[in-house]
Amino acid sequence: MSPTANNTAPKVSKAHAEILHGLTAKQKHISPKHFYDERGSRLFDQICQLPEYYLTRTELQLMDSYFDEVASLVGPRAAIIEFGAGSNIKIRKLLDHLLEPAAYVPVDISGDYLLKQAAALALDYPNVHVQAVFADFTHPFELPQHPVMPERNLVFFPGSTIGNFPPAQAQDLLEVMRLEARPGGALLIGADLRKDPALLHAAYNDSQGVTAEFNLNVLRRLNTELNGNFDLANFSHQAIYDETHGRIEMRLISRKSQTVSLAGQEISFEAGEFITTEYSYKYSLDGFSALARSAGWEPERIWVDDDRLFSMHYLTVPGSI
Ligand code: AVJ
Repeated sequence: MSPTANNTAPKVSKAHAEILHGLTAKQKHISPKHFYDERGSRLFDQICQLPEYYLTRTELQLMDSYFDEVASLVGPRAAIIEFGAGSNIKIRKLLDHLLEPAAYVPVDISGDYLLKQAAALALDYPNVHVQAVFADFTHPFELPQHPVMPERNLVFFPGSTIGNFPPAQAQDLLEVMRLEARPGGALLIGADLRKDPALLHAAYNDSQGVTAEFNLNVLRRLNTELNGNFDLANFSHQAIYDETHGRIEMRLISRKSQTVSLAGQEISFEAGEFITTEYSYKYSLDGFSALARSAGWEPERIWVDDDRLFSMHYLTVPGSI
């Protein structure tokens, strides 16, 4: 089955307008979704290998231990809808465990990676109907039809990417997921857990400086793609854990007073002023279940590693298929 795509890719200029808007706001900010150009994705892969960055490793362990159980909960002939075309290894693990998966639908705004990943999967899983959808998954989108009628939709959102969204937005996103899963559908989602702040701090301030490179890379990207002249040496990486909000906040701090030009606009920084580049919310098990309930999900099962670092949740949409 060859992968096809529907919907049209949103215009690049929309992302650019959004970035300029964020950098001219009182508190400067850039969405973490802009981290992932080719270099950024490679740096993120390196982060996942770091000794301090426990998230990926722990989630993969949970998958190896519990995907048999997930498969029996999901049942045969499911359509998997992945929000964001993420890690190849995770979706392959899932497909390898599920019973006769009917379809795989990766949904993302960036076309290249999405199509490449979909094409590779279609080759390796000839019985799975692979169809990429170009869409901003924070808004409802139309699902493709499949040759084999799936018995249920399973939304897949690993990696604790949900942590990038502040609670109100996370609730909205979980509602979109519920709409796409439809009554009788399910959600398999990873959520990073609250823990000793020292462990969190280390995970986002690694000793090799890869996270700093990853953070600064967004400025490099603005230079090439938005005709900017950021001098990366004039900004420094910071990641702090804010216990009140239960979130890591990543920042790029201006080392001095400076003016940068970007897409023909001047952007001024005071010394010490910063751009917020990412929130990474951490949850308690109850906190995450309550959030999901508020979006109409029924929590069914939670898996956690022995060190209680990371959680994987299985939830369903009330009603029948
Ligand atoms: C991909 C959003 C889960 O929040 O830990 C890693 C991204 N940022 N190191 C996270 C990230 C800095 C990551 N997520």
